Amino acid sequence: MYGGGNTFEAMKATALVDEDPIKLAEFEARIERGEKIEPSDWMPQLYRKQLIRMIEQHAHSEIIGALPEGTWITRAPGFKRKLALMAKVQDEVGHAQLLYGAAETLGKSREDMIQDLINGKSKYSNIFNYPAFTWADSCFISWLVDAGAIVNQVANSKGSYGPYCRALERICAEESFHLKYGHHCVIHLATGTKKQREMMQAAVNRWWAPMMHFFGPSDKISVHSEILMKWKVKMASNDECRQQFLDMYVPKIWELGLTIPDDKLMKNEATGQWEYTEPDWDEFKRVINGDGPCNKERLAVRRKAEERGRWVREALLAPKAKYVTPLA
Ligand code: BYC
Repeated sequence: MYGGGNTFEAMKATALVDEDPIKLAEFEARIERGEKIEPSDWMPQLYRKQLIRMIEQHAHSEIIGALPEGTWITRAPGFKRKLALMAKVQDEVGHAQLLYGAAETLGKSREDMIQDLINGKSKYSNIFNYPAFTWADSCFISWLVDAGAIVNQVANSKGSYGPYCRALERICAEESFHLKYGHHCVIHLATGTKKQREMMQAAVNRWWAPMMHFFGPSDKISVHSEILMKWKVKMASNDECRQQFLDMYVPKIWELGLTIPDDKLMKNEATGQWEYTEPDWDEFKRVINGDGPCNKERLAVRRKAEERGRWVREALLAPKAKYVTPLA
């Protein structure tokens, strides 16, 4: 439905039929025992393809995710905030490097991944296709988008593919600093002047729908969850992550006197589950397929960075210039 659909179902059926059944059974038994799969181990082609797809999208999300916050570095209110934001943005780009490295262990080159990003062939997180109009938007990202990312990443760091899990562990450690920084920024605005509180509330209103989309389509319509959870790449479903996020952060948002733009949002005490208005999955689909408010702008910036950096890559890859001593 979102790009995989029936094609993915067909691919899954064919891919698994083509695998050696004994090797496949051994592989699945290893996963069942909680062992890590390493790059030189045997793995089904579909596991490799799925991991490349997911890790690559994650890496792209980190690199594109640096853009909306990055535009606030020059306008951050005060020197301390500027330093902290600069360090955060730098960390996000570093996360992309760790993730590209993990995806490369599966056989796709970094150059191919970057090309697929700038040509619009690969996806990246929906949420970074929205504009950060105000400083409060940047604070929302630092606190709540990072919070959502941590929920997803802490779960998946216990997954089956060694290089991805190790990258996620390191990323989560850094994200926890981002979360504290972002929370501090939001507290400052939410407990500040009337104008600051209104600015923070407007940011929550703007970002809530993309935030609900961030965890992926509901389990009923998710394309890849079944196989990814079977092979322990995803350790929690999209809905489970969304629920955990709501459980951890809605009370904290309310505590600050902020409201959430969803009349149906409430915790059902009998089931322990949060109830909410079903997110608009058509809007989600449009945004992840290239038609969000900032998709074109984000890719244009990335394309420009690629072009401007070409001479550096070429210089680094050029064969060493021969050193000739003046006396020779
Ligand atoms: N945005 O079958 P489903 C950060 C796509 S960065 C866009 O449920 P899956 C940060 C999905 O790819 C951290 N596309 O997929 C950085 C698939 O399309 P294709 C971001 C989405 O893989 C800087 C289709 O929809 N975190 O936090 O089982 C500054 C069907 O979905 C999205 C990650 O990347 C989406 N939100 O589950 C601040 C986590 N959701 O490929 C902060 C790693 C779904 O068939 N990724 N799609 O064309 C994952 O955990 C999983 O890939 C997802 C989706 C949960 C996102």
